[in-house]
Amino acid sequence: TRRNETDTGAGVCPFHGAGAPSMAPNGCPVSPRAAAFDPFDRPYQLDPAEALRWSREQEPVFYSPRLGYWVVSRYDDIKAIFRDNLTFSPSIALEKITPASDEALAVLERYDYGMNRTLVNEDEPAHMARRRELLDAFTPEALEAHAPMVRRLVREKLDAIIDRGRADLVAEMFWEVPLTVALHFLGVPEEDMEQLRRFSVAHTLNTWGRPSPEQQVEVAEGVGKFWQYSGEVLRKMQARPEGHGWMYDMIEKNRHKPDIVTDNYLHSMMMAIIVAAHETTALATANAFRQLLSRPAVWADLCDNPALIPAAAEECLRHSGSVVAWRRIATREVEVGGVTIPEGGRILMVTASGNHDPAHFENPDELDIYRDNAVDHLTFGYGSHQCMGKNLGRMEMRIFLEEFTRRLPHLELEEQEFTFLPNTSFRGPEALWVRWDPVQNPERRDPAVRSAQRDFPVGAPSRQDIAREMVVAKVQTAAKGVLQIALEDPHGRRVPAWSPGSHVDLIVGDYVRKYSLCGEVDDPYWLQIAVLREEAGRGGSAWIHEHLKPGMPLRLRGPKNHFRLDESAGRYVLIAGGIGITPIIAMADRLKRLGKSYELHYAGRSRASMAFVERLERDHGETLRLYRKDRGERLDLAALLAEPSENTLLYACGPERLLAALEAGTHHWPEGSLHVEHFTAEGALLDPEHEHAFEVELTDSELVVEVAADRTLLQALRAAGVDVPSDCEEGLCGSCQVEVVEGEIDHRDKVLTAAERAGQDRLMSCCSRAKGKRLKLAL
Ligand code: FMN
Repeated sequence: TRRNETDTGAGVCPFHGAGAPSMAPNGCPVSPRAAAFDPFDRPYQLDPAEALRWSREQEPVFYSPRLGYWVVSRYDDIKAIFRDNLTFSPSIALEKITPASDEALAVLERYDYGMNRTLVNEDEPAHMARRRELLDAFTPEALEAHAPMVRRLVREKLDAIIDRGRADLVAEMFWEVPLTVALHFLGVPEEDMEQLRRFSVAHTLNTWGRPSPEQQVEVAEGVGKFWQYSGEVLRKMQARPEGHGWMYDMIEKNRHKPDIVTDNYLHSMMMAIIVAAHETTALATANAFRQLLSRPAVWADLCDNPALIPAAAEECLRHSGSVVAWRRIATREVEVGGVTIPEGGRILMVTASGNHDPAHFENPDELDIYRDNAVDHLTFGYGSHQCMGKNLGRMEMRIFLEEFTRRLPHLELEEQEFTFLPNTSFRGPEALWVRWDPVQNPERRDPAVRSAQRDFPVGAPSRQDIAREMVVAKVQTAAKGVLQIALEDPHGRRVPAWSPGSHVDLIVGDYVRKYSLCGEVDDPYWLQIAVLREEAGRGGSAWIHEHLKPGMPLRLRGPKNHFRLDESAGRYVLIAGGIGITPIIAMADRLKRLGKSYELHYAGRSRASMAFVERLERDHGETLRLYRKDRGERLDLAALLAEPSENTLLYACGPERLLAALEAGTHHWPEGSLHVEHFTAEGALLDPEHEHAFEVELTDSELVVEVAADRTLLQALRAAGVDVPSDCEEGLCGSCQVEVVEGEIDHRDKVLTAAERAGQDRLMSCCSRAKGKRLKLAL
C-alpha cells in the first residue's frame, strides 16, 4: 500500500521525508500532530470538534498511532464512508476500543458474556433484512403514541423541582426520563433504574473508554452483570409473549424468523439497546440545555417563540451532539480524502468534527437556531445504519425544551466546571447545575401555564417553523402599486446578515410570501422589501398593501439566498422587469462597491410604476438603461445577447415571459452564464388528478418507498423517515435536490438548466416525479 513517491496533489504524503517519527500502515509517515493525537486527552474530551480543527483544515484523514485508527474529520469524507457500508464495514462498531486485559476477559468469561451482533455492527445482507423487519415501531404514527408518556414523565420530574430554585438537571431527570421512555418503548418492565444507569456507564467505558488495568476488572464486572441481567429480563419477557413494545416485536420475529432475528441477536440487542436508547438522548438533552442556557438571548427567543424548539434542538444536535465519533473497518484498500487506507484499517469518523466543517455549514462554530440545514448533521449517522430511534430522541428533547421554556423561562445556567465520562464516542456533561427564582415561576401567577402545551409533529424539524419575530418599522410608497417596507427586530437587536439576491418569507395574516431584500446590504437594523400589489393575485400582496402598518409584529423566515451573485466574473449584465428590480438593485450596489464592470437594464410600464428609479439614477446612472413601455422604449434582447462572452454573467429577474426569452436567447452562451430568479411557481405544484404513482429505490438506505399520486416525492421520503432538507417546496429554490442513479425524470422545477435536466442525474424532490414506474436515488 506504499504510495508512489511522485504522487502530487491531495494524495501525496504531506510529511514524507520530513523526519516524522513513525510510519502509518500505508507507508506514509505520521505527522507530528497526528502522532500526538489522543482522544482520551483533555482537548478532545472537552470539545472534540475544536480538538480536530487542525485536522479539518490541514490533514482531514490521518493515522493515529496512539489509537491504531485512521481518523476522519471532514463532513463529505464521513458521509461517503457512511454511504458505503460494504467497503466500510460497521462490524467493529461495538468492539472494545481499548483491548481488554486478561483479567478482565476472565471476569467476562465467568459471566458467560457473549455480546455479538446487534444492528449497529451487523454487515449486509443480514443487517437490512433484520432492520426492515423491525421498522414498524418507528413510523410517525407509532411514535406519536408515545408523546403523552414522555410528556407525563417530564412533568413529574419538573413538578418535583419547580419550587426548589436550584437543581442538577442531569441527576434529576436528563438520564432517568430517557431511560424510562426507552424501557416503555421496548416493553421492558421497569427495573432498578440506578443499577441500569451504572450498567450503562460500565458498558460505555468498556466499549469506548480507556479504563486503567484496575478499572478494567471493575468495568468487566459491571458489564458481565449487565449481560446476565439482560438475559434474565429477556427470559421473563419471552415467558409473557402478550406484552407490548419493540422488544416484543423482536421476540415475535425471533419466534417466526429465527434465521433473521437470531437468539444471540435478541440477547445482545437487549443489552445494547437499553444503552443506545437512553444514553444518547440523555447526553444530547444535557448538551442542548447547556448550549442554549449559555446564550440567554437565544433562550429568550425560544421562550417567546416555541415553534423554534424543533429547529433549536436540531441545531444543538449539530453543534454539540451526544454521539461524537463512530467506527468502521475497511474491507479493502480504499482511498478516503486522498489518503489510502489499507484493507483492515480501523476508522474513527469524528462526526462532531464533520458537524463543524465550514465546507458544509456556514459559520459552523456558531449556534444558530435559525440555520436551515442543521438537519444535515451527522450525529444520527447517515444511510442504512442511521439511528432508528432518532425521532424518539428528537421528541424527548423537544418536550423537555417545551416544558422548561414555558414553565421556567427564567432558568439560568450556574457557573460550573463540566466533566465528561472519558470515552471516544458519547459526550455530555455529567452534571448540569441550573438555578431560578421560584417566586418568578409563571404558574404561580397563572396556573394554566402548568398544563398549556405545544406538540410538534414527529420527524425532522420543518423549515416552515424557523421564523423570526420582527416588527414593521416603516411603510412608504415606492412607485404606483409598490410599497416599500422596512422591518426591524422587536428588541432593537441587529437584523441577520444577508447577501444580494436574498429573500425572506414574510408570514402575515394567513399568507406566507417571499420578498427579495432590496435595502442596503450593510444596514444593521433594517431589512427592506418592496411589494407589488398583484390585482389578479392570490390575495397576499393585497393584504400587505391594506394591512401592514408601522409597529405591526410579523414573522419572517430567512434571509436565504437561492440567487447568489458569483463575484468572480469580470463583467455583468443585470436585467430587471417590473418588480423584478428588487434582487437586482442589491446586486448592482454590490457590483459597484466591488468596482466591477456591469450594466443594468430595467424595463417597466411607465416611470411612475417602476420602483427605485431615482435611487438607481443616483447610484448607477452611468450603467442604467431604462425601458418605459408608455414611451415606446423596448429592451432588445436579441441585440443584447447577440455576442456571447466568456467572462460575463447575466442576472435577471422579472415576468416569466422575459425570463423565458432570456433562456431561449442565451443558448449560444457558455453554460452557466445566465442566472434567473422566478417569482412564481406555475406548473410545479401537485395535481393529483393528473399524476401517477411510482416507486423510488434508495440506494444508501436500502429502502423502497412508494410515492402515491397525491403525494410529492419529498412527502413520501419524509414519511419513510428519510430527512431531506427543503425550503420553498415549490420548485424554486433547489434545496431539496436529490441525486438520481437511474430512471427517467419528469422535471417540474424552475431551478435546473436545460443541460442539467438533460443529464438526468438529479431532481428537485418537492415537485419533480418519475416519468415511468421507478427511480433509483442516492439517498
Ligand atoms: N413579489 C414582490 O412584489 N416583490 C419581491 O421582491 C418579490 N420577491 C420574490 C422573491 C422570490 C424568490 C419569489 C419566489 C417571489 C417573489 N415575489 C415578490 C412574489 C411574491 O412572493 C408573491 O407571489 C406576490 O406578492 C403575489 O402574491 P399574491 O398572489 O398572494 O398577491
